[in-house]
Amino acid sequence: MKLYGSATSPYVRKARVLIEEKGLPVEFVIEDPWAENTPVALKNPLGKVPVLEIADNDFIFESVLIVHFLDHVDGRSLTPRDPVGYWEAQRWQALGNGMIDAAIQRVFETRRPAAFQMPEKMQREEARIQRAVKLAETNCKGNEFLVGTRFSLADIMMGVALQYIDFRYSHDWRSQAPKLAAWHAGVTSRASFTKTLPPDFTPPQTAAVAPVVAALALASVEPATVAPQEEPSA
Ligand SMILES: N[C@@H](CCC(=O)N[C@@H](CS)C(=O)NCC(=O)O)C(=O)O
Repeated sequence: MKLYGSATSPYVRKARVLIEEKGLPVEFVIEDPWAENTPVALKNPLGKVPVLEIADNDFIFESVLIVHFLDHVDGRSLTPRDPVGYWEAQRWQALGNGMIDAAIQRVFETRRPAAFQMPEKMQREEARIQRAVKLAETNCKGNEFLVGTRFSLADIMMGVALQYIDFRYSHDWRSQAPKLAAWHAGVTSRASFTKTLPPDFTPPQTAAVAPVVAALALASVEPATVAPQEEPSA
């Protein structure tokens, strides 16, 4: 199988993180849908990436469908099986996908010639992202993973969405969302995330703070199980 896409697209990255997590034999082929004479439209009439080639000249497009396909292709799904976990994960994925859509729309707006930019459009997308972060913080339980005790598609979608926001709409969402920030620092330190970072992007240095925040969250539930933490060094 081959996955076609650009190295910066968060839609493509969702699939790439999943491929890395599962060690699937999928070759990543860089194809820029914006380039002149791009061959993307020959694979996907909508002219967008990601595109997954599942057999010679047989293509799947739309990232949600591609992720669904890759999740089930090897019988080792990263979707929780219990009904409560299943729907929790679906809801996280809907939130993550919507955050990516909003961040992308905002990026497009910033790239229009200054005279044609609409500040109200930009603010509308930013407001979507802020509300989404707020909901995510409310629903985040302060655990290692968003759903249950296993890494799931929920972690991929939300991890990629928030890291895309760091990449293209860099702002301090962490101070408003400490549980989410702690979870995000943990999940994005996985090899699947570090190996698929956009080129020339250095994520904010949050790792030193994350364990302390996580421990504080845990301490409020089970104080006896938490060892004293050292202050992060300056
Ligand atoms: N709904 C699509 C969106 C994909 C998408 O918009 N991809 C962008 C790259 S980030 C693209 O290929 N844009 C090319 C274009 O709009 O012409 C999906 O989830 O796969």
